Amino acid sequence: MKNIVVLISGSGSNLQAMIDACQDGTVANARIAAVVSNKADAYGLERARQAGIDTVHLAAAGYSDRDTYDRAMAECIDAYQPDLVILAGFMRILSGEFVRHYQGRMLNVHPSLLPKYTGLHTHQRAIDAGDKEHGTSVHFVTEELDGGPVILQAKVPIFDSDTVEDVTARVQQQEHRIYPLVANWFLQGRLNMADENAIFDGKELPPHGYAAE
Ligand code: NHR
Ligand code: GAR
Repeated sequence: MKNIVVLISGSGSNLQAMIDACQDGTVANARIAAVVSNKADAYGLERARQAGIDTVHLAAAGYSDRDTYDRAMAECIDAYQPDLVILAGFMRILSGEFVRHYQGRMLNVHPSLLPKYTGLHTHQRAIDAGDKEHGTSVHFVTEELDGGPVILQAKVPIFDSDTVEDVTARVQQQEHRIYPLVANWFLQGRLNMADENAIFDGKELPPHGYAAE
């Protein structure tokens, strides 16, 4: 049975998709061993509790700096012996030391078609730019913020009448589909990271990941 640890800061709809996927076998032979959040009020913690999953809240206030916080978080995480660490709406930039400790077994889902729109407020930026196409990217986490090798993307249209909420919902529908798929690829040993490239079934993926078009 493989162990997954999920890091969240908010609602946890991607966490819920991962919980459901582990239960229905979409992510085979795996369990979410713990959910860790930097926010006490993250609804994802409630989702974890309802699923009988251990929860850890690590308040930034208790630590003098980012590195100290991250060391404490890694200590919590390692107690669960993770095969895979999943960032799912986790909003704190991670220190180089933390990333190096998990590099190659840590994934993130970012709400844009990377390398477009790294950072925050991606949906508003795409709407403001007049983009007709947007989407989401699952990538390995590296020290470069949102710069890790892309594994899989999903595209969605942006309509003229769209609000940020409309685009968020459309993007997240795709996230809930592709994130468990990629997690399963990794845990089944089909996906790995080598020299900052994503390797799927032994082949280096192109910059936009698998099934680029
Ligand atoms: N850390 C590293 N080193 N590399 C990545 O690729 C990371 C990461 C930490 C989080 C998620 C990322 C996203 O999907 C992620 C990827 C937060 C920020 C941010 O600016 C940016 C990108 C992401 C997450 N955070 C602010 C900070 O100072 C706080 C923002 C807030 O609290 O609202 O940490 O988008
Ligand atoms: C997701 O859409 C994810 O792409 C985005 O936050 C949402 C989390 O939703 N991630 C970021 O914005 C990270 N900066 P969730 O908490 O319902 O899974």
